[in-house]
Amino acid sequence: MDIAVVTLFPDLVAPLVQWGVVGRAVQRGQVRLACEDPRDHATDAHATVDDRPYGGGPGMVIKVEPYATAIRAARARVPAGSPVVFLTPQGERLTQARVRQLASLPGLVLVAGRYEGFDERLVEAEADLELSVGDFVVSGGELPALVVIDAVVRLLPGVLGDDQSAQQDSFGDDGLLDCPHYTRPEQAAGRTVPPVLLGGDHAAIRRWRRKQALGRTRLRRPELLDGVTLDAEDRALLDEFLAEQHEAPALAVDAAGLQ
Ligand code: 9D3
Repeated sequence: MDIAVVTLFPDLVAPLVQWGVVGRAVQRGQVRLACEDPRDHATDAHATVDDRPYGGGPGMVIKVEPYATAIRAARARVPAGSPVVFLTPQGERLTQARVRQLASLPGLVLVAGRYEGFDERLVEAEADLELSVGDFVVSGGELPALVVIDAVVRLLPGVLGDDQSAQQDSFGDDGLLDCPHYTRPEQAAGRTVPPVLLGGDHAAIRRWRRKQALGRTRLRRPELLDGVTLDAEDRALLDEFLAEQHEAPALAVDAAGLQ
């Protein structure tokens, strides 16, 4: 896959993609990554990329021309049919379904902004898709672009090891939150490991994990269950889980006041 990132901070993007899963994919040639800096495409002496908003108000707005030229250069780096994706707070919320769709494409142009945002005409003329990574504010589109890159690249064939790909196939992708995990020692932090995990009854372990995943999803993210079809065993496991629930004490962080 070819990915081109249009950013005023290429130095912020480049080092992060040298590490971990994405770094290895780039090293192996499974992914090619390039940055295009709109400042290099500005035509005036000061290499201006932003200006004051029409209508007044605080902050600066990203000008059309330097980004439009940088996007054209970025398009030339990726195969035809690669969408131009703007990272904006107004975009569609990124989901794993969207990540899967993007991972099926030959390439991507990711456009990251700064300041108050883009001149809307740039978005109208150039964007095939606008994505947000969630309902919180970060200072620019670079970290969101890195989130998209990481999420997409780890789905590309051959990027994760066989082990992790198999995991993804068997229970990475069922729309539920994960079950709890434990490793050695058997006693840690004054707590023990759920006994079922210490025995060799693999059917019982599978049922316990499914029950925990269903239960935690219901308690923490009930809306996720709307997108999942539960069979009779699932419903029984969830009922069992809920019947075993006792009043949970408030989390200390919430008692301290989370606005
Ligand atoms: C006061 C209005 N703000 C909009 C919510 C101004 C503003 C804040 C942050 C304008 C741009 C930005 C920079 N953020 C992004 O470029 C961004 C973003 C985000 O802040 N949250 C979640 N996803 C994304 S994708 C790009």
